[in-house]
Amino acid sequence: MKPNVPLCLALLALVAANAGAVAKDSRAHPRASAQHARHAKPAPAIRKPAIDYEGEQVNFSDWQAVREFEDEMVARHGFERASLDALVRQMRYVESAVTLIKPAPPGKPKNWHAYRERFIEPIRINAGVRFWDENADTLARAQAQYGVPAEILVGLLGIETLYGRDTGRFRVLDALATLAFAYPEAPNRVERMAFFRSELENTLLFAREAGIDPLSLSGSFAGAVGMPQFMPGNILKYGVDFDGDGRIDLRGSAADAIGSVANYLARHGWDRNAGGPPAIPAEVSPSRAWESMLGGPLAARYKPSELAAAGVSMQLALPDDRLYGLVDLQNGAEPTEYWVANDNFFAITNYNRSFFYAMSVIELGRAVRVARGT
Ligand SMILES: [Ca+2]
Repeated sequence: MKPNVPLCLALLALVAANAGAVAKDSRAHPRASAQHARHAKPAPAIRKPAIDYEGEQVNFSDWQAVREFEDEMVARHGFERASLDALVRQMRYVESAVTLIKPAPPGKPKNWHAYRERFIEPIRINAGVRFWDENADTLARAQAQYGVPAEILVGLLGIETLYGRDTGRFRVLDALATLAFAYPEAPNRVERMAFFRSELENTLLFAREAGIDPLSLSGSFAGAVGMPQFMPGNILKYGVDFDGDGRIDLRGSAADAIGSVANYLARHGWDRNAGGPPAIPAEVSPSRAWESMLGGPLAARYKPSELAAAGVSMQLALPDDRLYGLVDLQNGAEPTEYWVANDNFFAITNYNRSFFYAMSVIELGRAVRVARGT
């Protein structure tokens, strides 16, 4: 689905020791770090990403909203106006980012089986086996430290980018500037523009802290970076230097990607003591009293006894002192599948707010484990 980018291109390098503190420090002391990240280590040689799209020179620097953004970066974070101006002059508007961010036109009904077939397939499973073999020690270490099983980490990195083969071909600054200042018409346009504007801010902050050229960062059409496709703000908040080389490098270091995903899930509700698989199959009664349990926040909110009272039955008995949620996986014209899921399933939906996504992570991880014979 996503276009390829050669892996030899720009590294995402961050100063690990400081990455988590960047955003917080910047807010607490808006001018403190000024132009020079005091703790930044020397950056590795970075090559500019090759871009194969025709970015449009729209003179972002003439746009009122862009000038206001620059003013804010100067006032809040002590960026130098002249260097910001120079950066903005190089940003390009990317029409394909606007096209890709638009919701798909209503077409075929949602179909879990079709989705599953796209992702749980031999190429991805075999790549997962190799990735697990090559990173077995790191995966075991992440599992021990964060409580997230290796198979979930393997499943997620496989679904996201096929283990780093498919990390995106956009310059992060181009994608984020385009979406921050030229988001297409949509009901939630204002919120989405604010989100991408804050991610543009985060990109400038972490590039400064890491001592790298922000133009060297490449990623998806939405500005997501590296093997786990972290948005820049999430790199600052949840990125981990898991190979201990002093930098967070989500493009070049499988260990950093593994540790960062494990940390993200642990910080979003993954519970190592949840017990059992993240989701188990369920049957629902024709009365549809359970229907109100679908929708609402993506969280485990019901006791097994409440699910049972609403007409949800499971083959396994679940402890009544824990909470679960009902998950529906639509299958086009075929019957919908129902599952009962625990906190760990919903932790994965924090990564990507989709039942299909969470289930594909779980199923790919399981398929890789089975293929490895472990
Ligand atoms: Ca590292």
